[in-house]
Amino acid sequence: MSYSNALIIIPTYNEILNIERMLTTLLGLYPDIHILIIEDGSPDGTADVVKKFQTTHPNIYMIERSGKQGLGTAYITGFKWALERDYQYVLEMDCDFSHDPKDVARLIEAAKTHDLVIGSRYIDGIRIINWPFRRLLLSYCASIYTRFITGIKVLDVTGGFKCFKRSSLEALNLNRIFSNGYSFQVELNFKLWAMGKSIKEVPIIFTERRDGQSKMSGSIVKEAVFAVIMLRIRKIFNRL
Ligand SMILES: Nc1nc2c(ncn2[C@@H]2O[C@H](COP(=O)(O)OP(=O)(O)O)[C@@H](O)[C@H]2O)c(=O)[nH]1
Ligand SMILES: [Mg+2]
Repeated sequence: MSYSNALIIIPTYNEILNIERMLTTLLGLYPDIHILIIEDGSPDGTADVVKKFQTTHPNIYMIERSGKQGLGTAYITGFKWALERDYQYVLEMDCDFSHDPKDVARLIEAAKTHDLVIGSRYIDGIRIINWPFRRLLLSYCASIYTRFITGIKVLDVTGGFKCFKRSSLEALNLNRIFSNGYSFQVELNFKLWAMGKSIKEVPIIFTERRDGQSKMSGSIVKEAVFAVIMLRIRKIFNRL
């Protein structure tokens, strides 16, 4: 199976303990897939590892930004880069092995018949390994809260393992995306859902990172609470 029409975007910040294994694993499973690393000037030298791979793998790309600028802007940069080229499938994926590289194939397969595919921790049960109960509760409540306020029918609204069909990214006005943290995922889902795009949740097992540190913070959570309300209000006034 050829994957040369698919691009995996991976934002990285201090992933020196994961990046080499991640690139090796992905290239082992999908030798011709394209990978774009959005690297925010990690002080730990993540970029050097990517550069080393680039000397032997022309299908690995990297955009280096100066300093940590958040996941949302990283993905927007990646989406724009993808749309300037002719990828048909564009994926979001973390570098920390929370997302199983083997699931990439399932996400792309489902995207053949859907506009957006979400690797879902919450469809048909709850599948999260090694999260403290507090974090699971926060994530699950965020999902209930978002569904309650916005009416969206997606169970895993904050999940960050997804596959967009090219036409979905084209339909979004990428310059109008206003959130950057967890609500970034909610905003993309909600906007596509409001346009009537078909969204499919594919069950995945999410495993908390073993190596390196999470960049999750309280301010990201606060941003999300307000962003969801903003989305609802903007929809009412037809200003999405
Ligand atoms: N480029 C970039 N990548 C980031 C930033 N924050 C997190 N990441 C990356 O985004 C992915 C998910 O981040 P992580 O800290 O694991 O978040 P968590 O899984 O929600 O705890 C990882 O690949 C991180 O390296 C950022 O500000 N910029
Ligand atoms: Mg993580």
